[in-house]
Amino acid sequence: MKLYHHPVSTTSRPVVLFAAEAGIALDFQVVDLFTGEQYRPEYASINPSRQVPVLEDGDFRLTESSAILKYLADKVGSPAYPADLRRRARVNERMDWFNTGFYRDFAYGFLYPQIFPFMRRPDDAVQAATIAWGRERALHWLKVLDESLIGPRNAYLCGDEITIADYLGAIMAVGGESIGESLAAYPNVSRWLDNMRALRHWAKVNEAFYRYVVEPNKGKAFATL
Ligand SMILES: N[C@@H](CCC(=O)N[C@@H](CS)C(=O)NCC(=O)O)C(=O)O
Repeated sequence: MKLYHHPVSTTSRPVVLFAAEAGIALDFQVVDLFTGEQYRPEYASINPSRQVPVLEDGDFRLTESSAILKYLADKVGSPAYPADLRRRARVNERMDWFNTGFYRDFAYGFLYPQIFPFMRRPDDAVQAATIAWGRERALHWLKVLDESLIGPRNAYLCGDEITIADYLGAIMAVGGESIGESLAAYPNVSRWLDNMRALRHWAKVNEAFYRYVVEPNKGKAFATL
């Protein structure tokens, strides 16, 4: 199987990390988002959405990080995507929660307009309002994550066993480090992230994120949570 990805991409890294941890062999092809390779016709014909990741398994092509994680987990019968109806539904629920709620506001509403020049709003007042809106929503999601989804007892998002929801969610949550936000104010989130950071392949898979996003932003002034 082949994975089109980028080592900094928040939606690629969960797939790369899960594959590494589960021992799934993938051929990796980097799509250089830094030079706009995703917009070239060759890649647009592979994914018209012009995004990574894309998985190819023979003549089957799959986009969307969440769908790819589920496909890979099912392909190898991973316990990280339980077969039991209700346990699986819980994993799906958590993944949708991150994808449609948390990520939208925390990353696209709060982090990205601050760290990516092309996502900065052209007008200062609009930029400030965008960040204020994203911040309020992000605070809400973080409280829910800390107190209700993880809570004081769980090691992972769905209980004591790691699931593919953890791979997706943890990479989204550590995105906060791009503006120096460690989420230390959220003890249950912090415990969960420490569990994820302890994974054997965590450091290597996230190396480029720290080198190209976290390090260059150190010392800059950002709106904080
Ligand atoms: N919903 C998609 C989102 C994919 C996505 O946002 N990919 C970003 C990288 S993190 C991308 O390829 N961006 C390039 C662009 O939009 O130009 C998924 O979960 O796979």
